[in-house]
Amino acid sequence: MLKLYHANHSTCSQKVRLCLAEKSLDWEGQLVNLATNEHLTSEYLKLNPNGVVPTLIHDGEVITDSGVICEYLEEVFPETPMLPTDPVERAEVRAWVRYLDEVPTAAIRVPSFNMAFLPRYDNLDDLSFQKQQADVRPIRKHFYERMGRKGFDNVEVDAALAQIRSTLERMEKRLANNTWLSGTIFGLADIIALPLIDRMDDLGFAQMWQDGQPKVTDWFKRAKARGSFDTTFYPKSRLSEFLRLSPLQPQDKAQIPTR
Ligand SMILES: N[C@@H](CCC(=O)N[C@@H](CS)C(=O)NCC(=O)O)C(=O)O
Repeated sequence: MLKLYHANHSTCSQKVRLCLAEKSLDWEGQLVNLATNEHLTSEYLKLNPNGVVPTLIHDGEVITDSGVICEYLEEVFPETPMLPTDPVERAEVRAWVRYLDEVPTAAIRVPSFNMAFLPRYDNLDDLSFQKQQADVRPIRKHFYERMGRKGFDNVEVDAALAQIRSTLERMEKRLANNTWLSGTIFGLADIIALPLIDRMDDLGFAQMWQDGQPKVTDWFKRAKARGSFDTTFYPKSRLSEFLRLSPLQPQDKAQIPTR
């Protein structure tokens, strides 16, 4: 039995849903409402002490972290492999997964929060934001502090976009000699990258690759044509489908009184 605690729009949840779909595995979903901080209740924190989604339960065992969950699924359900067979090629794909987790996954949170989630904090003053939104998060307190209730400043936005640009450049190079980021098969590196590119597309940034990265453009088109795509990105799983997106321009932080 596979049970996934997830959120429809969460890119990390989408990574696992993609992996489950590619492997044609049956699973039961338990939606976690991130807007009401359901992921920070003591009950959920017992499963995932980081207070983030997704979390997988398999035969009573708890597996956390989207990349780890995908690798776990690969080990336990090796049919329809998501990693190449050659050890060096496997290492290459794993290195891609680490890179995608460390660089663009973190970077994409900046435009996502600035454009979609800030209205959640409209009714909070600085002190309530600190107490109710920052202090309560086991691994994201400092991220929320940096963001503040008015959003990331220009420096943070520019840095995030630069990281996404360099990810796209790396992808373009990799795809010059490989059908997929994972080599000849659509695998873990593609699974981890796809929700990130889809999020950027949803936020209106497709021009970033459509202008100069034909291989990435084609990869995205081919990935979207796979059966796993619609299973993963079902209706209302994109931010633009249920939130009114704001322009990326960050608010002027100078107007926020200091605590
Ligand atoms: N490294 C973790 C990160 C998980 C993560 O950051 N999940 C986000 C949604 S994509 C979350 O739960 N955020 C909760 C929050 O911001 O408090 C993974 O890949 O599973």
